[in-house]
Amino acid sequence: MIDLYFAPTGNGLRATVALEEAGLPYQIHRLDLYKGEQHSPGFLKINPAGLIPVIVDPDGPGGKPLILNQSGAIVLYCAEKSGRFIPADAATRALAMQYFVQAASDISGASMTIFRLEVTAPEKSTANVDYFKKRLKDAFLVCEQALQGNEYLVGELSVADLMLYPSFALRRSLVEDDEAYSNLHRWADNMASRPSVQRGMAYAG
Ligand SMILES: N[C@@H](CCC(=O)N[C@@H](CS)C(=O)NCC(=O)O)C(=O)O
Repeated sequence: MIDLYFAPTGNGLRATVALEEAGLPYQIHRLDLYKGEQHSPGFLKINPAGLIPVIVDPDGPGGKPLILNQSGAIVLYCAEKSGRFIPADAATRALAMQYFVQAASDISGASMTIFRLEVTAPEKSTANVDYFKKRLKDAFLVCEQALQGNEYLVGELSVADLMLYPSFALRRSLVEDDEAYSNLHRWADNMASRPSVQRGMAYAG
């Protein structure tokens, strides 16, 4: 049984969605980030960076325990462990990694910056928030184009979709009712209809 150290953020939900889609048994340990539980000595032993998500797999590679943080590493680990979501075709796999890294870097970066500027930064600035919202919407437009005529980002369900979906779902209101993002909305509705995604996202509340 995998232990998941979790809070209901985009990064945390990437882990629950990936674990559910991969069909790997896990139990959740919730941390209250507002109470600073990520800085407790017990948790810092598991992740010295004091960040969720983290998984502890007692049955890691070679049968040895594995402690793993970074949402992207967790998504890839679940995919590899289940033997799914990593395209067999080399070109398709390369493109899946491109969209995976875009979600991990450009999209997560802009989304996290919006959160920091709106909630935790000492000085508030509407202009800076708007700037990062525009950057995030531009990154979503790249996905929109990839989804033109495609059910999933690279045609088949891959780690790229598992990485993008929780981030998009939490920021969907930015592009709600916007026709320019119609492929992305269709894709998100399709993702949201998957029972495994529903189970993973149910931890959002
Ligand atoms: N790049 C990391 C980011 C992890 C991260 O920033 N986690 C946030 C929640 S989404 C966190 O634990 N924040 C607690 C803090 O900043 O004290 C990932 O993808 O997992």
